[in-house]
Amino acid sequence: MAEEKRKFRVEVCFSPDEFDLYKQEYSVVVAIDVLRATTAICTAFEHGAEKVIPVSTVAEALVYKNKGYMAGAERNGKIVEGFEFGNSPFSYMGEAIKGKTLVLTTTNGTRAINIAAATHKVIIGALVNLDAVIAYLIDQPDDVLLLASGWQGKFNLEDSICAGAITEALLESGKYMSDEDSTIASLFLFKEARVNYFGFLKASSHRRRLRNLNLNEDIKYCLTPNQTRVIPVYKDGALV
Ligand code: 3SL
Repeated sequence: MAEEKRKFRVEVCFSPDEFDLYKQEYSVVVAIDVLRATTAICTAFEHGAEKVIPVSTVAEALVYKNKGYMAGAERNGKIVEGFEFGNSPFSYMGEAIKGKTLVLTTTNGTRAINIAAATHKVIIGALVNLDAVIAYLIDQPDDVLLLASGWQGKFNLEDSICAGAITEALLESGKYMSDEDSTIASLFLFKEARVNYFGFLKASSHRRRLRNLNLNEDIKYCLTPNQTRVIPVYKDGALV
């Protein structure tokens, strides 16, 4: 009798601060920071960047900057003083990016990437590369944790919605199962938000934060799915 194949597991972790509660059970982590870190990273690769080194502190980014790297630093939505770039995807487009190794530190996204990369295989997910991430996960043979970057350790809506979108497609593929309430909640949120992410997120704390900084165009770009097929993967200290 043919052996029945086991289903892989996909679950959602709402914040890097909860990662320790989940990490033992998964091999692959998808780090998600829709507004804006993982969107900016995908954009840089779409425009020909060779590597992105995600660092957790401004001090580390400054060391790279002083060595001549193109370095971006964002805190609380703003470009950190002394840096030319922050976290806007529009800063990571065009000829200047081609072939470059970039360095990036952001409030939550690069922190989430580094926490997960210390122990796990990490790939980068956002709405801009949604279908590519789904196709990649359907074709790979491991249990998957979708890690939302959140905001300073707390839950956020946009990363959870993106995680819900990935989860729905993986469950529909028939290759995955899920069990956690965080995953069910992400699915509910995605189903409510899918017709109009921009409208649904109108009241979200980070959308308000970015809107107050006049970053509405960034928000629109970050919430527009499937602008690229790139899937950055963490390898030896950098995303490639
Ligand atoms: O938290 C992060 O990593 C950033 O993406 C936040 S912001 O969108 O640049 O404000």
